Amino acid sequence: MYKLYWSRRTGAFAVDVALTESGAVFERIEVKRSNGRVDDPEFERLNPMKQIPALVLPSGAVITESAAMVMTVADSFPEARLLPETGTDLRAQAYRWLLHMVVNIYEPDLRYSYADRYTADSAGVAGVKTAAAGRWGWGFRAVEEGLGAGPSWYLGRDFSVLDPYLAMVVCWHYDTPALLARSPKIAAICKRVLARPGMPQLFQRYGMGDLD
Ligand SMILES: N[C@@H](CCC(=O)N[C@@H](CS)C(=O)NCC(=O)O)C(=O)O
Repeated sequence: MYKLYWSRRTGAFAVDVALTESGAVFERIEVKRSNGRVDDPEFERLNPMKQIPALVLPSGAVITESAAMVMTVADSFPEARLLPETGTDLRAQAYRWLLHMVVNIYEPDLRYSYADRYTADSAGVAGVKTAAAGRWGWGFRAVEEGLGAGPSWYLGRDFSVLDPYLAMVVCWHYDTPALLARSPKIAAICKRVLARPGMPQLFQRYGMGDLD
């Protein structure tokens, strides 16, 4: 049985979708936080990086990094077809865009949300936040432009783990309605993710309902 350590509005959402879509048997264990920061000695022993999510595999191995988790789940349940065939161009595109979201969207979000961690000068916090917001928008623009002429899903014809990952980072934006208004292709994908069976409940569980 998999164990997913989760909390609202965290990367656990995309992992939860991957596990749910693949039909995996898993347990959700909520991590305690205060002021947005992990405050849970038991979880900190499991993941000394003190970051949510963490995934415990059936073997007992502990995995951190949300992107590594969704790729691991996709690999473990190939029949769910959550990633394109290994060795294909489309699989390479999947790696490319998943890493793009981690590096150029998730990371600026963390810089924006925890700006004090990214400067040794307390007077610099506002500047870090402003620069992070700019970089965050740049990351989303690259996705919107990279999507081409209105594909159904991020990778084209088929749903993949990239779709809930995209919807998740969109929900975290400081102004999701404005982001969606200027990104019609991203907005269309988010709507389709939300329309999948069981998804409205999952978005609600994770406190991420602002896609309409
Ligand atoms: N690169 C990591 C980032 C994990 C991360 O920073 N998670 C945030 C929540 S989305 C967190 O744990 N924040 C609490 C903290 O840093 O104190 C991943 O993709 O899993």
